[in-house]
Formats: sequence, structure tokens, C-alpha cells
Amino acid sequence: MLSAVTLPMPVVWSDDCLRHEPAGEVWLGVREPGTEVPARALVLRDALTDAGAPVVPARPHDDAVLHAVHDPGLVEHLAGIWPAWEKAGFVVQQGRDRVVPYLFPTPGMLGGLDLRPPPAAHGRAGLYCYDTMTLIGPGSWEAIRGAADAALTGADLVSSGTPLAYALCRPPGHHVTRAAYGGSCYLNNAAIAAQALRAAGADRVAVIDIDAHHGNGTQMIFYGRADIWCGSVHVDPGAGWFPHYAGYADERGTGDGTGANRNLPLAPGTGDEGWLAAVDLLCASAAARGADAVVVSLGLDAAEAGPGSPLRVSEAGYREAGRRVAALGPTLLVQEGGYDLATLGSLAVAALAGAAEAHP
Ligand code: SP5
Ligand code: ZN
Repeated sequence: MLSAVTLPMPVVWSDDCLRHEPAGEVWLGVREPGTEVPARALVLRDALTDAGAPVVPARPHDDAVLHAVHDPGLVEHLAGIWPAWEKAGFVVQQGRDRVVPYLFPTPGMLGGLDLRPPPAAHGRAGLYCYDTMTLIGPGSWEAIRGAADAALTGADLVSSGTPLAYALCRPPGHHVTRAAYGGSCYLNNAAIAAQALRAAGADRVAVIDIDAHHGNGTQMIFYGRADIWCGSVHVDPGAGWFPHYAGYADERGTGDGTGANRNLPLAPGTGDEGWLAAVDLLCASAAARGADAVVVSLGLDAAEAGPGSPLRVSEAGYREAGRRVAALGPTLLVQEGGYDLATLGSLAVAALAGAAEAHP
């Protein structure tokens, strides 16, 4: 156990992150309880403050950086779809308490037609969404925006000389592409942070994603860019895991970004040895390319204790990974997944304690 640690790094926190109550997820047509719950954020905050980390409130930021990585239409949609849903009567008249899309305007459906945003809220619900698991309710937008502000505040800290910071973002973000949300994510907090670090003067940024699932959103946002290198270690999508359509090893970037993306898919059940070897390969690639700042998409759902966890990483494994990624340079850790409330706190403490060892 890590009893004597005093974590030196700021934990950026927004009370608004508690306001998102997805109230479950629709999986294969059935509403299930869901695991991305507000208590996650409280468990993480309590464990980190108990370990001595200072809490820094997230400061409000304008939309400039959000619009640099996301379609402004996505941001506007997230801010407006709940009020529109309510106004259309779905809550009071139909008992439909959350926004759940029923129609997705895929390229195959449109066949080249111009995409006309439907005036009807239920028609529009799937316009920027790619799954049925990522519900929107009354406080969702405030939490989504609060998480982005936490990431931006963390990036401010790192770009102003703090060597190590952690943004306690909830909801998570790494599954969100430029114009589509899903996977319990709404805005891509890590991509927003990486872009903010670039804007503040870091010439080269590395994003290292150690969530159990592929960081498909972050990958696709930066897929054509050489200035932000992306690496992800995750359970093999080819073995049947979310996000199913991305995360293969042959996805290496395109155009200017060719060679600036690296995926290391692992067999389900992989433990510390295989996972840390992959983390090392990502670190070596990032180091070879050079990074003025590092963003870590810190998912804690690769741990063995997770509900239906695809990988079997231990607390010691997370500590070691934290140490290795943070050794690459000034580092912002951004919270992604991790759902087992009984072990989430000690996993976060372990990862951050490891990162702190790299910045004594
Ligand atoms: C940020 C993050 O970790 N997002 C995870 C998204 C993947 N969720 C996949 C869920 C698959 C459906 N859950 C099955 C529940 C069976 N009761
Ligand atoms: Zn995940």
C-alpha cells in the first residue's frame, strides 16, 4: 500500500463534473445501469486529497481551443440538445428522461446528399453521436464543459512551468472525434489539453493513452498532423472490444501525420508484463520524436478488478506506467475511464505516485 505518499501535483477539479447523471446506457437495445457515475469523481478526489494532493479549481476558458479540435456544431449540439429535448416534450409527455438517439445519418444513408440538420430534436439527436450508450440529461452540458475547463486549467499549469498536473475530468473524453461523441465521452478533454499546450508554445506534444480502450477520438483528431504524436495501448478491437472500428496496429496517421500515430493492441487478459512492455514501446517512440509536453489519457479500466475488465494490470503496474510516461517531460495526466469504485482511488494514487517519482 501507498500509505506514506504525499502527492505533490495539483489535482484540477470542477464541482460541475458531478452534475452529469447519464442514468444508464442503452446497450444492444436495453437500458442498463451504466458505470460512468458521478461517484467516480468523488472517489478519485477523496483518494488523491487523502494522499496529500492539493486541489486546484478549474477556471473557465472560452471556446477557442474547443473549436480548434472539434466541429463548433458538435459543441453547440451538446449545449443545446437537452433543452430542445425537454422543450419537445419527451421528458414530461413521453417519459423519456435522457437524450438517446434512434437514427444515425451515416455516409451510407446520405449517399452524398448534403447533411441538413433536422429541426426535430429526436431527428437531430444522432447527428453528432455514434452510439446509444452515451446519454445526455439535465446537468450533462455543465459537467462536459467543466471537464474541458479542468483539462484547460491543467494545460495552463503545465505550460506555465508546473512539471506535473492531473485534471480530474468527468465525463471522460478520448472516444470523441472532431465531430462525433460516444463511449461515455462528449468532448475530448485530452485533445483539448494537447491543443492548448501547442497554443501556449510547445512545438511537439505527445499524447499517450493507457486507458483499456483505444483512444479513437484523439487518434482521429490528430491523424493528419505531425505536431501532436499519439500513442495508445489498449485491448485489441479485433478481439471484439469497443470501439470496434479503430485501434489496429496498422493505423499510422495520414498526410503530414504519417508516422505520428502508434497503436499497440493487446490480447484480452494481458497483465503487467505485456502492458508495461507496450507502454515502454510508446514511450520510446514518443522520446525518439521529441516532446516538449506530454498528455496522458489516464484510464484506470485496464486494472484487473474492473467490471468486465479487458486487461489485468495491477496497482504496481499503474505506478510503473506513471513513472515511465511522466519521465518523458512536463506531463498533464487527464482522467479517462476506470469504473470499479472499490479500487479506483488506490489505482489513481498509484499512477500519480509513479508519475511523481519521475519529477522529484
Ligand atoms: C472512457 C471509456 O472507458 N469508455 C468506455 C466505453 C466502452 N464501453 C463499452 C461498453 C460495452 C457495453 N457494456 C456491457 C455491459 C454489459 N452489462
Ligand atoms: Zn476505457
